[in-house]
Amino acid sequence: MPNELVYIIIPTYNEKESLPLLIEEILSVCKKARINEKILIIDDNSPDGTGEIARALQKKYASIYTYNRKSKKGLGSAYRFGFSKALQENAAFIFEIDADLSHNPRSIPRFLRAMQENDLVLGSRYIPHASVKNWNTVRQCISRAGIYYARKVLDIPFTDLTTGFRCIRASKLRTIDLASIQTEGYGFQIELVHLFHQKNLRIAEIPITFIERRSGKSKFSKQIAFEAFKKVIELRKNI
Ligand SMILES: Nc1nc2c(ncn2[C@@H]2O[C@H](COP(=O)(O)OP(=O)(O)OP(=O)(O)O)[C@@H](O)[C@H]2O)c(=O)[nH]1
Ligand SMILES: [Mg+2]
Repeated sequence: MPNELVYIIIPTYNEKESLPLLIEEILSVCKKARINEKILIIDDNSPDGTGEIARALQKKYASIYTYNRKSKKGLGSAYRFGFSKALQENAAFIFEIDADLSHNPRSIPRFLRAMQENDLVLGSRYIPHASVKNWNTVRQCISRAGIYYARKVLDIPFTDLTTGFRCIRASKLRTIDLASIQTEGYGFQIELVHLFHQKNLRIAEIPITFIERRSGKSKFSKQIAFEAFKKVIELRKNI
């Protein structure tokens, strides 16, 4: 797939330390694997100046674009915006990746190989050969319990419904009404998998090594968890 456009979306909020390192790593991986990449950084006017760093990276590298929003609007709306940009620009594959170095860009070629036979590939923390590093037990339990609940209620046979490292086939994303997704946090990630599953699209999981952020702060909150909890019930009602 040498000429197909691979669109990599990175939502950022206060990620000034990790963003430049992540970008260097993504560019190096794409160069080595001959991937035709476009990277879109969506920053919500981060108080720590991540937006300025993103703009400097855009000046330095031809494949980087930035979009700055005036205030913190949430992960879901950042991805909705990024998806519509990627579709407008005729991307073939769209990546979601966190900016906090939890996801290793070296896995990108592995995702693309798996995409040859799938429409959505999830980077799973919970299948054999995957691992989670530096997460405390409470955080792991919340993640696993939340996913278990969503799997059972929505009857989805995958282990990591909330992963933020995933690759999506653009032509299939086009068939989904993005405006209908209203959630902002983990609920957004669950809902996207649910919509692909409902349409009988091909979904696969590949193992990833997830490393908890070393710098910056998590945006995980009780509200985000509660939003996802409520959303799962709502989705169930509409099956
Ligand atoms: N643009 C934008 N990006 C966001 C927002 N909230 C989170 N992000 C970014 O989304 C990604 C995931 O957020 P994290 O805070 O790492 O959330 P998490 O990975 O679920 O939580 P941790 O495991 O504790 O790091 C990171 O790149 C964040 O900077 C937001 O409101 N707007
Ligand atoms: Mg994170």
